[in-house]
Amino acid sequence: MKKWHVGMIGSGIGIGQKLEGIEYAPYYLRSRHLVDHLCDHKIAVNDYGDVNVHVKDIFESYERLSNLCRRSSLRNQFTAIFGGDHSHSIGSIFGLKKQNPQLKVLWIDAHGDINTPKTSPSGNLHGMPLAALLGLFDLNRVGHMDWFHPVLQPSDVALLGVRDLDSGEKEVIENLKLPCFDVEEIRDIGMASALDIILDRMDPQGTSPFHLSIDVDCLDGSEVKATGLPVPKGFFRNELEQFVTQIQKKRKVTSIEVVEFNPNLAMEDQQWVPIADFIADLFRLVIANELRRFLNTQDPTKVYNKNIPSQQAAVLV
Ligand SMILES: [Mn+2]
Repeated sequence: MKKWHVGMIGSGIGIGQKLEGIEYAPYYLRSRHLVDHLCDHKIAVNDYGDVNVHVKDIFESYERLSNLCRRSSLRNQFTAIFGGDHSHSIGSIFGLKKQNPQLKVLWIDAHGDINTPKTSPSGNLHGMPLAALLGLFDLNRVGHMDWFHPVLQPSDVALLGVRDLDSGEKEVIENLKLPCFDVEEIRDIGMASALDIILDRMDPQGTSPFHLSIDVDCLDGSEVKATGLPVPKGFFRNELEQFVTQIQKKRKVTSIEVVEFNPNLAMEDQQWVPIADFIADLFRLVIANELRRFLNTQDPTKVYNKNIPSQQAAVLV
C-alpha cells in the first residue's frame, strides 16, 4: 500500500527570547506521544530528532533547522515542526520556501513578529522573524547567519489572530498591505468568509501550497498558561481546530509548525499537560485532513484512528 510520508522535526531553539524552558518543549511534547501516535499503516513517519542550541555557536541552530526542513520538504509529503520560539521560523520557513518557492505562509499569532531591531521594544529576536524573512533588516547584524537571505514577498504572507501589535509593526503591515485579521474580526466576518478574502488575495489560482506558522499564543490567554506572552481575546481551542480545518478545505497545507510552548511556565499541577495534548491533537488533525486529501476520501473511518496508538515504530532517517 502506498504510504503517505510525514517528516517530524523537534525544535529546542529558545534563544529568540529570554525565558527558560522552551528548550525542553520537544521533550515534553514527545512525552505526550506527539510523534509515535502518528504512526499508522497509511503513514510513514520520518523523525529527524530535535534541533538544540549549541553553546559554541548559538546561531548555527537556525541553519541546522533550515537544512532539516529543506530535506524533509524534499523527501516527505508533509513536514511538521514542534517546539521552539518563533524566531526559529527564520530557519524553518527559509528551508521550506527554498525547497518550495510557491509556498505561502499563514502566520497565526497574537503578535505580528514583524519588528526590526530599530522598532522592537524588547530587542527579542522572536518578535522579528517575519521582518527578517521579508528582508526588512539585515539579520547578520543580529547574529552570524551568512547562509540566510530573505525568501518571502509581501504577497506570500497573511497574519491571522493578531491582536497585540507594536506601533512600528502597524506601520509596516499597512505599508506592505499585508492581510491582517484579529480573532474578533474573523468571528465577525465568519471563518470561511475571512479565509476567502485572504486566500483569494494570496493565491487567486488556488494552486499554492501553504505553511501554517502557529504560535500557541494565538489562543486566548485563559486557555494557555505555558507560553511567554499570553494575550486575551484569542481563539478558543475548538475554534483554532475549526479554523485550521477550514483552511485545509480551501487549500493544500504541506507543513505546519507550532511554537512558543514553554512547559516551565506551567509546571504547577502539571498545567502544561492540556496544552501539550492540544498541540499533539492539532498535529493529528492537520495530518489527518491532509491524509484524507492524499487518499482522496472524505470517509473519516478510512483515516487512522487517533485513539489507537500503533505498535509500529517511527522510521528513523
Ligand atoms: Mn510569534
